[in-house]
Amino acid sequence: MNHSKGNNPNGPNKNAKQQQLDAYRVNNFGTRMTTNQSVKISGDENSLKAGLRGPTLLEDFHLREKITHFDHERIPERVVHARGYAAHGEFVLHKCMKAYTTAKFLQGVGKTTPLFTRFSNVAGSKGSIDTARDVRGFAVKFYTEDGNYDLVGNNIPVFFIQDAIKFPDLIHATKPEPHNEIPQASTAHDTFWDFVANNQESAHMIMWLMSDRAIPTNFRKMEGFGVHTFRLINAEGKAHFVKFHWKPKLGVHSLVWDEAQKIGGKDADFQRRDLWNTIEAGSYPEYELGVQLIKEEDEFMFDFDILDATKLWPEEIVPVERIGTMTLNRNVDNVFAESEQVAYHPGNVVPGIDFSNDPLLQGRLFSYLDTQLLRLGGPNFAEIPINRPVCPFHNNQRDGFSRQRIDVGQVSYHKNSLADNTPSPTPVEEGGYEHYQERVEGHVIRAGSPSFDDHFSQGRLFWNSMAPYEKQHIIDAFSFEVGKVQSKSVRQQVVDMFCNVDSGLAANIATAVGVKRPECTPSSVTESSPALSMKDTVYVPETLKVAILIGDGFDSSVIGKMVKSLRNAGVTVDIVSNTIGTVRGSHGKTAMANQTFLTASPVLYDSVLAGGGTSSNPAEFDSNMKNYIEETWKHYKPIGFTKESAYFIKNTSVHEGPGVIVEKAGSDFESSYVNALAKQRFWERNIY
Ligand code: HDE
Repeated sequence: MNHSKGNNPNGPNKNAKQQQLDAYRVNNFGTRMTTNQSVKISGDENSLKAGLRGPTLLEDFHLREKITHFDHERIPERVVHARGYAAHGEFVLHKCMKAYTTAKFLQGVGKTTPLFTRFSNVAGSKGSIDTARDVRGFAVKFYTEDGNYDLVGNNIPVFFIQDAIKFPDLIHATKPEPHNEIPQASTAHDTFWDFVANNQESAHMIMWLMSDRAIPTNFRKMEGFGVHTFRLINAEGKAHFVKFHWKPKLGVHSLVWDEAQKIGGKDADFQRRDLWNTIEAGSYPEYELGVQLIKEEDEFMFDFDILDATKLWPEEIVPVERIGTMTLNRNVDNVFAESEQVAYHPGNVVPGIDFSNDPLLQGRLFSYLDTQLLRLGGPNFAEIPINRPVCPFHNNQRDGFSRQRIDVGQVSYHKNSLADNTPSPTPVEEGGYEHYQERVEGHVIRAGSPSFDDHFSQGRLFWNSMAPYEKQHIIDAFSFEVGKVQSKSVRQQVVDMFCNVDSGLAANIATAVGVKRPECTPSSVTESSPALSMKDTVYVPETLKVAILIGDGFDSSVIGKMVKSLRNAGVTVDIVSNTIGTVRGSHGKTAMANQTFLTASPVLYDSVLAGGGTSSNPAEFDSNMKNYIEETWKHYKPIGFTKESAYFIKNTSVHEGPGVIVEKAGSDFESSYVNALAKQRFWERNIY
């Protein structure tokens, strides 16, 4: 592996988690094949038979062991978030949080904590496409010296429902419909929208789901949110309510819908490949951890209930303070052993961090432990290497399926005298976990709080905060999704519901999906929250991917200079031509094509550069070039043209203008192109 920047995770200073995992790594290279009992195997291609053409014998222990193991290779996929991808990394604290929490990994500037982060899609099965319109899971397991802390969040700061009891209903409605198991990894179907219209607390989340946030470019360019309100508690026992954020260093960027759908076919693994490749290349993804804090006594100061997971805390009202950086710097050795067997649980907290009474969070505290029992086959999953804390753990829990450790001694109960009453509890003053002593009182009641009843104000706030092109994308997404709904009644219900967010939005959807434009009472919410828009995010060229399209006879000096400038700007370059291998350029120079027009696709790049030249079949070459250029144009991405390929501008729908960079005498072609790349999309472009 070539890790060119950041900490080298394979260097001499391996962190505690890596050292622990190393003990479990097995390299089979160069070894002799054995059974699981370590008996050397003399033949692995034929089963044991009575005669060369005779029946197979039951005594073939090698055959039986091999087939039996194979038969049991699968474990149940996650009920939700089945499709995911993970990487190892570290968290470095920049701001000491001692004033707020006793959690040790949040104390002491420079404190470094190993972690394991899994990104996921929610709706699709394990083998579904990466680029579906969906919420992304963003789950981080910190291996702290106080034990494991899991921040199991999403890339959208709010949720569909307010109470965990509705989660099975939400997921049943979202997953493929049970009678025909269609559609895979998509919310564009009747039951999902029927659920939405009949559970209107989903309105705010749906606005996010229909926005560009639900089609992130990759995992490196999306935000993460803890969603729920948690508590930080300091040494004096004083609590602050807290919401957690992850802010990607490369900014928040998304695909366009047409592109996302096409990528799904061209490369179902687009986002996992991106994460794997960038880590292998040493361009480690980085995210800053942010916190929003509210004093315990200010709980009721807001026009929303801070326990309601369908509400966010606008950053303009409660600022996000950035306190540390997560760097993902090592790919897994084995996806099953690590990414599949990792067991996150929002209930995995450490002293100094506690829950709130958010009824969605409270239900999650039950669900994750419960689901792991089935998925990982019993109660000993904490012993699986990826789930082990880096500090020792001791208690009187014993036995169960696949127990790994060998607890010695005769005592497995508390209290005892035979083992000097150990393992013994740790007093709170010495680091024992203490639950926050919140005062609670009330009647036993199965009902929601009226303070959770406003379902539309924040959806409206989100809408008000969008740039015009973001609003258009939301209208387009609704038109697509609701347009796929067969039931006219459901389509009408959805349109009527979103009247409560914006009358123009509702009218546009109504027209697109062929239902009545409802009479809407205009929303009284006029505020906006600029932080909700992706418009003012970070724009840098690092890690973008360019396809340079060339054929024989291309101008080697122009392309040579461009490749150098792009690499200097941290951009990855693929040379795409008719065939893989040598392409002959001017001045006797050559370039090596690593992709062909067939193996690559314009949707897999952030930009294409038409670099000139041709092939023995110029008509075919031109048609390939046109296809790449047109598609890139349509997705608002920058396009570069060398002088000799500028004639394509006239032969395609491209117009010179924003994001179309043409080599011209006296202009600095390379830096103009790199600057355009950094901008990534030119929404002002009229593509029709
Ligand atoms: Fe989850 N969720 N969830 N969830 N969730 C699971 O746990 C559940 C919710 C989230 O990469 C499951 O191990 C309930 C909110 C992530 O392994 C399951 C409720 C948020 C992941 C489960 C919620 C999440 C899961 C499935 C409503 C954002 C993937 C397999 C009360 C804050 C973690 C598993 C990974 C996974 C239950 C709602 C995030 C079934 C009951 C809100 C990122 O236990």
